[in-house]
Amino acid sequence: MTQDTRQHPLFQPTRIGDIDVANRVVMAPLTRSRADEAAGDIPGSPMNIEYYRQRSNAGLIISEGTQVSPVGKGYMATPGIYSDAQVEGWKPITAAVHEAGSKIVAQIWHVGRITHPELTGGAEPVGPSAVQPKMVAYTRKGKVDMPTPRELSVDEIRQVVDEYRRGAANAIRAGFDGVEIHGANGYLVDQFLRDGANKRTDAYGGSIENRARFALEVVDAVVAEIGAGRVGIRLSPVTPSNDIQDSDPQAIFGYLVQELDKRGIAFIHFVEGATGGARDLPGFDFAWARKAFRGTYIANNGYTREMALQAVESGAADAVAFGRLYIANPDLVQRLKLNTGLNVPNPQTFYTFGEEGYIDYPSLDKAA
Ligand code: 8OZ
Repeated sequence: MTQDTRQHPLFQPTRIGDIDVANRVVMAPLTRSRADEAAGDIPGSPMNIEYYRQRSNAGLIISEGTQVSPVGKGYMATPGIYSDAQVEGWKPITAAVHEAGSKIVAQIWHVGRITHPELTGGAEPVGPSAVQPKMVAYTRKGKVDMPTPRELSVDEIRQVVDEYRRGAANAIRAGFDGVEIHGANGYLVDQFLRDGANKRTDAYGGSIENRARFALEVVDAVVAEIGAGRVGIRLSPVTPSNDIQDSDPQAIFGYLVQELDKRGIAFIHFVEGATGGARDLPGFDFAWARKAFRGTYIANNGYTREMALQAVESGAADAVAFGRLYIANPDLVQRLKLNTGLNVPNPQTFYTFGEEGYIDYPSLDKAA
């Protein structure tokens, strides 16, 4: 039987929390290191606007990670969401996306221990505990080992929670439709969740409830600021990215998913497996999570067209996020509808500051 997939539910409008979207294809958050670093990590250059405008066929765009404070930055030239100049910088991007009929949420991000003073304006990296990640940072001075972070005090934790809240308020001011809290890939929220990085003995460490406290305080602060219907979170329960480990992912992420469900947030965006790698890692039951969480389940990690059609058709996911395919295929929705060939992303230009590999991938109309 041949099916005209242009009518497939993957391409039909739906609602993600309070956000009406034109289809169930999501552009995953993608660090591209093209903000104006010298000016203060400000987005909104003509090429930044063009990059997002080209990809505004996705029902929902999740922005590249955008740090909520200078010490929350872990890579060169990533944009922030804490200064007024950054808010102004984002405005033409969100306007261009809306003009093209898409929606966009800001991924609000704190890297915690995954950084180096070369990237934070000299500030010492912080984390739940003084556990050094076995990772190197890429700086303008080359590759350097990441140092042991300083353990955050309870007072400082309160301040960081407030930075996420302000980031969310700024995102709305900048014209975003909502936010995605970056709870994945071994950054600060994930560092609190997992026992490999969190060795605290106070209210933020030890038990499942204590390790989930920071994540839930961030969620609650952001929800109080902008409303649950505009808040999502990205989780990667089994990824080993950025030297993160946990002895029992099902226990901590199972509890977290149930608590998120109680709060009625718009979506959970799951990285199923090792981020950018194997999907079949043990340790967490994603099918269980799909049932336990009544909001929108956005699936991610190595999805092909066939997998995405199948996931939405079977109900395994409400929407599917594509990362690398969106780097190389600005018109991805059209290509998925028509089942055409796909451009192949070039990893050499993922983080190279310029227009090459950023706004020069051809669309079908140009490729013909
Ligand atoms: C790749 C390069 C830099 C950052 C993540 C924000 O892993 C990232 C990231 C990925 O979530």
